[in-house]
Amino acid sequence: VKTHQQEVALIKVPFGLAGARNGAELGPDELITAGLKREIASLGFLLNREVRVDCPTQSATSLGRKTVKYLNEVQQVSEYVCQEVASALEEGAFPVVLGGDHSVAIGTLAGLTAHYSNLGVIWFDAHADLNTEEHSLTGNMHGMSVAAFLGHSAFNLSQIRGAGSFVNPSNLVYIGLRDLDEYEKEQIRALGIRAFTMHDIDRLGMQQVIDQAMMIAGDGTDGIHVSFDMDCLDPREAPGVGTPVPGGLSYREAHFAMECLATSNQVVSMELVEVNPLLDQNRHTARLGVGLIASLLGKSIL
Ligand code: NNH
Ligand code: MN
Ligand code: MN
Ligand code: MN
Repeated sequence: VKTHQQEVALIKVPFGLAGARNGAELGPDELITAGLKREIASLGFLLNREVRVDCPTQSATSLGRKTVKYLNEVQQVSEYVCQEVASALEEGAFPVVLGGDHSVAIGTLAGLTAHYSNLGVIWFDAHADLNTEEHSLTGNMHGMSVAAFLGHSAFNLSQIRGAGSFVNPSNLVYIGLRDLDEYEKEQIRALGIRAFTMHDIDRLGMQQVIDQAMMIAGDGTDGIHVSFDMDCLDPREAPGVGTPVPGGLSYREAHFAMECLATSNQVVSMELVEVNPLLDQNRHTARLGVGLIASLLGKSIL
């Protein structure tokens, strides 16, 4: 976290239409109830603003047989999120975006690229979210966010008012991958995107992974954005997600990653997405999410 940023802007995005199941739209309120603002305050940050983006909860038009679901809704939410992130950055605040499903990242990246011409991204996820409209097997736009900020999908940053330029794939790093579609595998190889799969984390350990990730995402960039999909965690740690995949990050691996990023002085923003209270047990996943945000903001054990 950049040390001159003493203020946090909380941007709540209760949008879940682009996910696989209902419930992600309840994520922002669940994270607040789990104590997020208390944690932020106790770390010494001022709350620059707390905004709730106005999100559609159901489609105005019937889905029919569309291959891409809720495109208009995602576009609208992306523009709102873009404006909120950009204006938080103008005031020098550190944006913390709370999803919602992972399609909210399209708006986050739109706002960030408006401010930073050369942005690095570390994408924590079981999935690559690299599908385009024609390659997606589900039509769910939470699986297309990365393609949108790289400029590969038809719906991409250039369609969002106020967005900056695409992220360079050489400054994108994945951590936690373990469930990829064929097209996504091809794309990762073809573009040479640095991907630390669960296999790589097992082999190298999180310390090596995070050191290399910071080198790649920080190389020649003016800041690193951390996009954190809660399904990167093992479902035993984080059951409350729409698309759980076995074999994910442990509690300590995830916290250790955030703790290392906190000391880097390179992280300029964070988002945490896909908390689904309907599938959670005793608010476990939301509480873990709050703890991980606190670790990224510099909370230390001692
Ligand atoms: N790859 C699948 C799709 O395109 C799954 C994406 N699901 C996610 N992504 N939860 O993080 O629909
Ligand atoms: Mn995701
Ligand atoms: Mn995911
Ligand atoms: Mn999946």
